[in-house]
Amino acid sequence: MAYKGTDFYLSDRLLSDEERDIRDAVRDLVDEKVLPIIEDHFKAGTFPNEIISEVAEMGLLGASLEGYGCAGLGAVAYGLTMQELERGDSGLRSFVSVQGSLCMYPIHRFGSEEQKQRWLPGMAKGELIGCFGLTEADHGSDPAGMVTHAKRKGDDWVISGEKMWITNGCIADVAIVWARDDEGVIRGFLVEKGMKGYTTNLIENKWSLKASVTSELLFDEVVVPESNRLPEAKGLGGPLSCLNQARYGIAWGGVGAAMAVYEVALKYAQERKQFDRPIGSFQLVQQKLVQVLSDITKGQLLCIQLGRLKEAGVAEAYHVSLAKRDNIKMALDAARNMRDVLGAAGICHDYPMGRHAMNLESVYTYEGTHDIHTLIIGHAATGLKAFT
Ligand code: TGC
Ligand code: FAD
Repeated sequence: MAYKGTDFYLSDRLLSDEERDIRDAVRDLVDEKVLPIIEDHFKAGTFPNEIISEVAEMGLLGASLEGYGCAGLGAVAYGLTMQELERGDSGLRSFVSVQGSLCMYPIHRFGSEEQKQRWLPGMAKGELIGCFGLTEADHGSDPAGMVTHAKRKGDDWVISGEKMWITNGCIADVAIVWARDDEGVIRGFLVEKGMKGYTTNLIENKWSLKASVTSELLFDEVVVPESNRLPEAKGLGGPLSCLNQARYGIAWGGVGAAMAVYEVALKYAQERKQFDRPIGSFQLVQQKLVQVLSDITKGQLLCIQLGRLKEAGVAEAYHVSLAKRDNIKMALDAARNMRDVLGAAGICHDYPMGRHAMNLESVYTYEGTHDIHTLIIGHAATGLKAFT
C-alpha cells in the first residue's frame, strides 16, 4: 500500500486537536502567503516585510510567552509553528525566533514591569521589531570573551563596541545588547533605534539566509539610561538562557525544512522518467527518499518528546542541544540529497532545494555550531568540558 506524506509514524496521534489546528493554520499561511513570494525575495536578497503583519495577526510573535498580548502556546504547539515557518524558509523562522525567543523572552524574563509594558505588546503585534546582539567579530562560539563594554556614568551606562552577524539588526527598533561592565559582569541593555552613537550596517554579500536581514551593530559611546538595563540579567547565563529558547524552535524548524525538500523530491521522482520509467522506481532513488523520510520521522519524534519534557519543566540545555544538532544536520543532508534526486533541475530557483540547503548552512552555524553542541552534549555525557 502506498504511503503519502511525512507523518510515517502517525505522530499526529501524539498531538492534541488544538496543536494540530495551530500547525495546520500556519501551514496554510505558509502555503498561501509565503511560498508564492519567497524565492523572489531570496533572489533579491530581501526579507518579506509584507508577511510580518500576517504572522503577528496569527499570534506567532512571542507565541510561547504568557500575557502582554502573547499567545501563551505550549511548547509542542509553539514548535509546530516553527516547523511550518521553516518549511517556508529559514529566514522567516529566523525572524520569528529572534523576535520571540531572543528579544521578547529576555524582556519577559529579565525585564522590569515598565520595560515589559513598553515593548512586549507592540512586539507581539509586529509593530516593534527586535534584534539580539551577543556575537562579536572575534567572539562567536566563545561569547564569554566579548569586549563590548558598558561603563556606569551616574544614572546612565555608556556602551562602546561592535556586534556582528545580527539577524534583524537594521530593521530593529530595539536591540538586546550584551556587554561587560567595569567589574567584568555581562549585562543586558535595551538599545533603541535613534540613540546617539548607535548605527547599523547591512551585511549583503551572503549566499545563505538571503531572505533575512543580517547586520553589524556599532556602538560609539551610546548613552543608555539605567531604566534600559535588564535588571534581572547578570552573567553569561542571561543570554545563554535565551539561546535555549531559540535553539528549541530551530530544532523543530529543521524538520520543516526537511519536509519541504522531501515532498518536492518525492513528487518529482514519481513524475520524472528516465529509461522509460519513473526515476522513483529505481532502487537507488528510493534509497535516498527513504533515508530522508526515515530521518524526518525520527526528527519529529525527537521534537515532540523534547517539547513534552519542556512542558513538564524538565528539559535541560543539553536536551535542546541534541535536537538542534541532530535535526539541522539531518535537514542539511536532506536538502543536499533531495537536490540530487532532481538532477540539474535541482539547482534552479524553480525548486526550493538550493535555497534550503544554502539557508541551512547558516542554521548549522548559528545558535551554537554543530560542533559546539557536540561539546555541550559531550560535557553532559562525560562530566568533562572539552571547549578548551
Ligand atoms: P560556561 O562556563 O559553561 O557557562 C557560563 C554560565 O552560563 C550558564 N550556562 C547556561 N545558562 C543557561 N542556558 C545555557 N544553555 C547555559 N550554558 C551555560 C552556566 O551555568 C554558567 O553560569 P554561572 O552562574 O555558573 O556563571 O560558559 P562557557 O564560557 O564555557 O561557554 C559555554 C558554551 C560554549 C556552551 C556557550 O558559550 C555557547 O553556547 N557558545 C555558542 C554561542 C552561541 O550559540 N551563540 C549564538 C548567538 S545568537 C544567534 O546565533 C542567533 S541566530 C538567530 C536566528 O536568526 O535564528
Ligand atoms: P567561530 O566561533 O569562529 O567557529 C569557527 C569554527 O571553529 C566552527 O566550526 C566551530 O565549531 C569551531 N570551534 C570554535 N570553538 C571550538 C572549540 N572549542 N572546539 C571545537 N571547535 C570549535 N549572533 C547573534 O548574537 N545574534 C544574531 O542574531 C545572529 N544571527 C546570525 C545570523 C546568521 C545568518 C549567521 C551566519 C550568524 C548569526 N549569529 C548571530 C552569529 C552566530 O551565532 C555565530 O556565527 C556562531 O555562534 C559561530 O561563531 P563564529 O561565526 O564566530 O564561528
